[in-house]
Amino acid sequence: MKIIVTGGAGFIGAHVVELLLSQGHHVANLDKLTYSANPDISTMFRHHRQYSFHRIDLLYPEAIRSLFANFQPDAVMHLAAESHVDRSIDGPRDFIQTNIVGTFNLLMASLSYWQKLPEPQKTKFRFHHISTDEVYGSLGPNGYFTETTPYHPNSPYSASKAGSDHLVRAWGETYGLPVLITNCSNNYGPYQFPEKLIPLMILKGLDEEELPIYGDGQNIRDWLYVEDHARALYLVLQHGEIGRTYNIGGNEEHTNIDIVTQICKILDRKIPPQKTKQRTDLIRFVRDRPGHDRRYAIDSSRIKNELGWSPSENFESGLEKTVDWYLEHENWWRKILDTRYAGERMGKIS
Ligand code: NAD
Ligand code: TDX
Repeated sequence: MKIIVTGGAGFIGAHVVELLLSQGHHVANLDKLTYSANPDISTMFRHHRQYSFHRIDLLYPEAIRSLFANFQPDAVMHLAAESHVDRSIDGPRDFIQTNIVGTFNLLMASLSYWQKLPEPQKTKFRFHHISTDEVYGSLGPNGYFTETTPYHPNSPYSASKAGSDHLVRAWGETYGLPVLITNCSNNYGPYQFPEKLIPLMILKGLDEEELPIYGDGQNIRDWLYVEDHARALYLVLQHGEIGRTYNIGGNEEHTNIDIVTQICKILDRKIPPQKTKQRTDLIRFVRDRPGHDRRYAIDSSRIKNELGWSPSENFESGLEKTVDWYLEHENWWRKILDTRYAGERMGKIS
């Protein structure tokens, strides 16, 4: 297949590109290269003859249309987005622009391309929109998000992703564009930008800096190793039912304080701390994130029962692997800390 992956320079996108190339597909990576793009992306896939990179901003419809005309894709996997909740609190404009207007531009380019496709390519074409469980809002202590849970986004980020999900669904219903939507829980693993909880705590812990935990640290997320997410996306692309939504989760609920404590213990074991007895002494409870969702938990039965997916990594081994990856790739994250983001708090509202 020939697949346009948007956001293929991002954290999850790079894992998706890697998987698709390993399965013999042709990939056109459409990415603007914002602050969160992987600094190694220009060299990562350069040996693959079936890979091409296209520096395109989703806000430029003409550039998107010409990629479609030249590449003639069989499918689009849409991951490009502004993805960080704290940044969406400080500056929601980019989230509305990229996540909503950008998705609209991509839908319009896909639609006009798809409408002119001959059969059987037209029937086989897929537009796969990659979204988040955050569109469902916050759970109490019990229950899970299912595909029929009403949308209730609480942050500018999740509201913008909810908007994009609605657009995609509507383009399927109204114009017949063959769409698929997936909503996934929190990902972690190699190449995650160090503004997100797990890599931020690994790098701060390594440097023995204070470890800021928002509120009381009892907020719960459902964690999924990024390669398991990539496999789920590939399965949905191949076998998902048109117009259907699939929730994807790791069935690994952990409080933030538990995660940071685990990271501290792994680091202490590998590199004994110099400034304190144990890294958990560096934990600080700080002012909560505004609109902070209390708990996310995904019911993945649909993708498990209908498509036979299940995660293969458990959280304990996945976290250990992730810590090892950051310890072994200082060149990668040092570039980011030195030039793009040094670990400061965002999204407080002063
Ligand atoms: P990321 O921030 O690491 O990567 C986003 C990529 O999109 C970057 O390479 C960036 O350059 C690109 N991009 C941003 N604006 C663009 C624009 N206007 N035009 C073209 N490219 C642009 O994000 P991620 O964590 O890899 O998330 C990927 C997708 O998965 C997002 O849609 C996100 O909402 C969704 N998602 C993420 C998670 C998670 O835990 N990270 C969980 C569920 C869903
Ligand atoms: O310094 C921190 N301290 C802290 O306590 C940071 C950065 C986060 N947190 C908390 C907030 C959340 O409860 O940790 C939890 C995880 O935070 P993030 O890594 O910012 O992720 P989250 O807000 O849950 O959103 C993530 O998962 C869903 C991704 O960023 C989204 O793109 C995805 O859709």
